Amino acid sequence: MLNIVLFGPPGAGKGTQSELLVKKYQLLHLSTGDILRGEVKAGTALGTTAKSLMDAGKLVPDELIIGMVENKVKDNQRAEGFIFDGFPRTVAQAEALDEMLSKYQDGINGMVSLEVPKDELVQRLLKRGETSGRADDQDPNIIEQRINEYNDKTAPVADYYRKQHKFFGIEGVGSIEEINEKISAAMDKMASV
Ligand code: B4P
Repeated sequence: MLNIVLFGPPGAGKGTQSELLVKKYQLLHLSTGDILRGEVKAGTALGTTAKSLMDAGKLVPDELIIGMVENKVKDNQRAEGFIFDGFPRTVAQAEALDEMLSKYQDGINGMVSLEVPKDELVQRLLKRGETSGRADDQDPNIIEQRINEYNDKTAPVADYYRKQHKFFGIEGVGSIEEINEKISAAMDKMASV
């Protein structure tokens, strides 16, 4: 199994890179943002709770996210491994992920963190907002809130993996292909340990 956490602020390229990596490495893409948007679309109770928080640029409560991810991991035990995209976003989520994988004698091989300056993040998200229909990509104040939420609650997750010597920082500015090459090199290194 090869289990990777793809990490970075909103707009860093996590979703974009995950799509390429799952094909290349035959892994399962588990994006909590995509799952939540699916729940919103389906009009479930979870989706209703999540929508107002997502539209405001706030994180959805840990207990809802952890339960949701646990179900996906349980349902896909035959996968070759996972790319966790947008998860974990808090230290509590990172601890819960280790606990759930340990039930299957498994764990995280490494975290790849995409590093992108704030101005570039804002530009990318506003550009996506022109076509995505996502309320959280259209308003500069909401984007600012998402970046603040990242700095306050999510950035500390990097230290969680750094302490375990599983952290790989990657420059996330450049062409999508160039960045993909750098991530692939980090993943190949993780797979060979
Ligand atoms: P996500 O769906 O994870 O939102 P995101 O961070 O905006 O996506 P991503 O980072 O994948 O987008 P990408 O850079 O690829 O979460 C949305 C919301 O859901 C959160 O705010 C929160 O409310 C909730 N949520 C999700 N997970 C949660 C959790 N675990 N706990 C609590 N709440 C949670 O793409 C951005 C744009 O950049 C694209 O248009 C892309 O084309 C462009 N781009 C990508 N790479 C580029 C490059 N190299 N150069 C130029 N442009 C590039």
